[in-house]
Amino acid sequence: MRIVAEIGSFQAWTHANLQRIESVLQRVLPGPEIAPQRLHQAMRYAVLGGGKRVRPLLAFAAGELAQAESERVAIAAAAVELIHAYSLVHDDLPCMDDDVLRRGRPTCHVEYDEATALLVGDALQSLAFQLLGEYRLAEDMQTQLEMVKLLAAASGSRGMAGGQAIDLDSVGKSLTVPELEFMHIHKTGALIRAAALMGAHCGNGLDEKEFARVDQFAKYVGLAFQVVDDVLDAESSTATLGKTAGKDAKNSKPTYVSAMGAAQARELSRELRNNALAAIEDFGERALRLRQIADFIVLRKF
Ligand code: GRG
Repeated sequence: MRIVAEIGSFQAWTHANLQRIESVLQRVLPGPEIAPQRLHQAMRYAVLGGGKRVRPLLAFAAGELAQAESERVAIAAAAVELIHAYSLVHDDLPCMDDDVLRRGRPTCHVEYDEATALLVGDALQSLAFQLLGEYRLAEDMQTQLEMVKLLAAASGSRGMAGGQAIDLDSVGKSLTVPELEFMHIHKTGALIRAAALMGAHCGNGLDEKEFARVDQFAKYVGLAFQVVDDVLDAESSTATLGKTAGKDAKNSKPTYVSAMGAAQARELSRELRNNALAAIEDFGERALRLRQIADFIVLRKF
C-alpha cells in the first residue's frame, strides 16, 4: 500500500517539476522570431524536443533537501539542461558520433545543418552561464560563484568534454572496467553530479557533511546511469530509445556490456544504486525523491 502511494506521489512530483523546467526553458531561450531566427529556432529545437530531464529532476530533489526555493532551483536546473542539450547536439555531429536520430526526431544538424548545429551548442553553453550570472540563485554570492565554477568544471576538459575526448580515443580499443569507469565518471557522471550539487547549492539547509553525502550519492547515480545506458543500447530498440540502438557494438565502442556482458552490467547497476542509497541513508524520509530518482535511473526502459 505504502509503495503504491510512494509511486503515485513520485509521478505527481515528477509531473509538476517537468512542467516547471519546461516553462523555464521556454522562457529563457530566445524566441523563434528573434534574429538570428534560424539559430534561435534550432536552439529551441534542440532543447525543447523532449528528453527525460533526469538532470533537472535531480537538481529539484537535492534542492528540496536543502530547503531551496524552487524558482531558484529551476534556473540552476535549466543551466545544467542547456549544457546537456549542447553536448547531445555536438555529440551527434558527423565529426563525433555521427547520428541522425535523437529524442525520436532528426538530430539538429540533420534538421538544420552542421554549421548551425555547431553554433547551437556554442550558444546553449553560453546561455547556461548567462543564467548563472543573471539570476540570484544562492543565499550568498560566494556560493553563487561556487555554482559557476562547479558547472564550468563539470562541463570542461576535466569533466564532460574530457570524457568525450577519452571516448573518441577509445573507439576500437578494449578498456578495462576501471578505465571505463574513469571515462564515464567524466563524460556522463560529471554533469549528473553537478546537477544534484547545483540544486543543493540553491538552499542553505545542508551542512558540509550532508552536502558530501549528496555528492557521493550523485557519483554513484551518474555511473549507474551510464551502465544502464550501455545495457539499453545493446538490448533495446531504436523505437523505444528514440535514438539509434546497437550503435556501441557497431562502432566498436568499449562499454560495460562488452567488458562484462549484459547480465553482469545490470547487476553492477543495481550495486551502484545500492551504494547511492547507502550514501543518503542518514537523511531518512527527507531523501525520498533522491531515492526514487535512483530507482528510475536503474529501472528505466529508455
Ligand atoms: C560533445 C562535449 C561533448 C560531450 C558529449 C553526453 C555526451 C558527451 C555524449 C552523449 C552520448 C551518450 C550516448 C552518452 C551516454 C549517456 C548519455 C549522456 C545519454 C543521453 O542522456 P539522456 O538519456 O538524454 O539523459 P535525454 O534525451 O533523455 O535528455
